[in-house]
Amino acid sequence: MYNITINSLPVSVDRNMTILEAARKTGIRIPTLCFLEGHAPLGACRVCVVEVEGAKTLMPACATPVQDGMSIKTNSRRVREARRMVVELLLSEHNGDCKYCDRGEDCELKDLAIELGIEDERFSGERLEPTLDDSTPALTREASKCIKCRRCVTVCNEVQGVGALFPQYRGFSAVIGPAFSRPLDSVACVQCGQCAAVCPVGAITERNHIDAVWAALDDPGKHVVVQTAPAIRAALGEEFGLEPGTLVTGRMVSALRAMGFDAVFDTNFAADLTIMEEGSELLMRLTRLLKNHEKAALPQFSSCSPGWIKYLEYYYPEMIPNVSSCKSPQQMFGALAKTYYADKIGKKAEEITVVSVMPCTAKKFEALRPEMRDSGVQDVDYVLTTRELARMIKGSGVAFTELPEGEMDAPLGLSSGAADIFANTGGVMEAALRTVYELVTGRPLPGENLHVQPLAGLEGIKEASLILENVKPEFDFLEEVEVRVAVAHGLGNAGKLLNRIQAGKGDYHFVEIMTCPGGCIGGGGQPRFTDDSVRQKRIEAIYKEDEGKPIRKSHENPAITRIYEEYLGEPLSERSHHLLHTKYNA
Ligand code: HC1
Repeated sequence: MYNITINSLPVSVDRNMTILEAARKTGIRIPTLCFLEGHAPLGACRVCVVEVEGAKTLMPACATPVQDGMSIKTNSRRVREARRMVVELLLSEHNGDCKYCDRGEDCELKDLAIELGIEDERFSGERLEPTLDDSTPALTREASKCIKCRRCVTVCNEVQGVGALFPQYRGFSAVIGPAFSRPLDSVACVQCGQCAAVCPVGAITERNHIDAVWAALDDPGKHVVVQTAPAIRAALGEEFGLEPGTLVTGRMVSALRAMGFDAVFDTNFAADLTIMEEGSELLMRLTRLLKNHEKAALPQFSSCSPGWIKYLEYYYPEMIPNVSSCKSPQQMFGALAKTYYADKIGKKAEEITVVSVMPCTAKKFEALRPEMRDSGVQDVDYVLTTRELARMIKGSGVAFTELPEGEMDAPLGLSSGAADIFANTGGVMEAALRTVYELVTGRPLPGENLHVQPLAGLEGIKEASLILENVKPEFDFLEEVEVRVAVAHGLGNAGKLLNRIQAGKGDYHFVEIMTCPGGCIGGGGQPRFTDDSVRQKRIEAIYKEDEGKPIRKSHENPAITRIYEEYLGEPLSERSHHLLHTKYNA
């Protein structure tokens, strides 16, 4: 340990800490616009400068290691003046059209300017002309707002391993963006929105569907239904000042009703259906291989996360046969809302508008895929991120935290705890194992509280195996088979796992991959700012929701039993294939 003083407070800190980390540990906030926890400091913004006794110049706290006996001042006059100058220079180049900016309420640059007492424009620098890149369905990029902090470059390259964004050119001409400043849709961007989640200003943000949703709600000729993704309920409250991990399922339902939706449903219903279909598909592939001794593409990959599907299409097209043919729960829901539910209420598909609330920006892109029109029209019409829903709730004047606990509508709002955990890394796999194990053996999944412990938590790649003992006679070919599974979250980890599989070092039967770190609870459309401690709290909330449910396995959801009896027949039936499955082209 080193003994140092920060603002005259004596503290003992680990020898390998930076000044920024030591200050945070001591409860002292040093502002920064470029630092991302867990990544090498960039030192790009220079906002975190501090005064170190004996040093001639101010030092960047993010990149300066502590030394024994160091005396640091984080808020001296000299520091405040330097920090103020840095922020004023950033503002002089920034297109600060705050009145119309999406980040009006939570812009880190604006907050810092207010904190530093900047009230007018001292320097008027040269500014880029506004040039909105709205070439993708999910994201928009406004280069004139970019402050070149490079957080987006870090997440796109180091976390996601995608590499769609780079710093280019020098001096005033420096820009951050796709190669040669081309539009985002001309490079291999998977539209995950992790860049938008870390952008401190409004330079990258989700494509706005708010006006379109209000227009649909105002149209008396439209029956407008909403589905809410599993991860929303553990994060939406943060937009209203509640602690990360506060469950707001019931208040969210009440808010959606108050906004005028005709029915409030749950993507979780379709997540349960996904388990029935994806679990049956896995058993079918295992039957082919182990019983019929035919070829089968194994491991089977999960297919619910659209950024992951796009990543596979761009980077590993030869592995597309491994991906489950199941559509994502969002898209299964859309197809059923415009067929099964439409029949029930006597409406045509085109009279129904399906709105999704998703933690994910890539869901906006997924809804527009040409494969996703099996109801005869576009199955999901609009996708709001968690942040957009919060803005709509605020705009509608609803006092969110005061709302009563509402209940989802039947039948597409009924779900099991297995569906809740889709939101967490490892959750789709655990949900699938709860059902597959019981279908094959007739007994519940062993393990405490139906959990598969090695698959939980934030480690990047996780593995587990399970022996199928005393199986039912119809599955005798699976007797004593060790089912091996793996889970990866964040596309950088996905790439490592795929390379391992291609090198013959990972002999798995089933693999879950989620695009975003932590799974959907860490999606690119979730409330800012998401770090690992926030992810962990959301994950705990989701497990709590699961454990509090009377039904915790997808195959025990009575609404699922009913839809098979009334409409679909059985998993993998012809109608299931038509509405719930799809095919991606290699
Ligand atoms: Fe997800 Fe999914 S869990 S992909 O992470 O399979 O976005 O929440 O809705 O579709 O159910 C996201 C979350 C979500 C789908 C489900």
